[in-house]
Amino acid sequence: MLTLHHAPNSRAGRIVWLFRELDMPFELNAMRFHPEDLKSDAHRARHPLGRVPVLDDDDVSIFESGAIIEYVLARHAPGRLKPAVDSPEFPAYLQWFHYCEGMVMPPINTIVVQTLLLPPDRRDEKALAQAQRLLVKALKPIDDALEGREYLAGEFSAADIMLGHACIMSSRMNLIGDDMPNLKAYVERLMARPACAEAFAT
Ligand SMILES: N[C@@H](CCC(=O)N[C@@H](CS)C(=O)NCC(=O)O)C(=O)O
Repeated sequence: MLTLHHAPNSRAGRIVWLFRELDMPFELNAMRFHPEDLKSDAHRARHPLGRVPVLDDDDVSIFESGAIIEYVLARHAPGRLKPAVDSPEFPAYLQWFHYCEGMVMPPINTIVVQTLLLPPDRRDEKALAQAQRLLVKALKPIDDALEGREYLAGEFSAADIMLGHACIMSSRMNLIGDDMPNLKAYVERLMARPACAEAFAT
């Protein structure tokens, strides 16, 4: 049985989105985005830092959203949502899948800390502005790559779930300007997918 340990408005939405795209049943352990749930002994036993997502699959327990997605595709949905290794789209798939946590999420993390998590008296305007600039810079190559394309690596793939999720977060932070029309259209295209809309509502 697959159990997803989840909190709303988090990267755990990527895994809900994945399961919905694959039409795979799973159980949801719905926690609050609150230290009482995430830093509880029970959850720290699943993730040493008390973070989400975590996936349990019978006797397997795995964290890191990208690793969970690759695990689910390899063990439960081989050949789906991922170009074949010998496909010309495979390098782009790998690149954009990993660009998400490597380049886009670090400034998003800072923005979330500086706008939501820290109490107002501990927030740092300079750190916030710097992270916003860095995020806009990191988004521009995605806008360029989407010129004339619907998705990042040919057909809709798990790279669109990983990086698309971060693009939707960026859009909600109002950081996708009119100078990135391909990215704006991409975000709308993704949100029109029922699996995506459901993940963001979970
Ligand atoms: N690189 C990790 C990041 C996990 C992560 O930081 N998750 C956030 C939610 S998006 C979290 O659990 N934050 C709770 C906290 O920091 O206390 C992944 O992709 O799963």
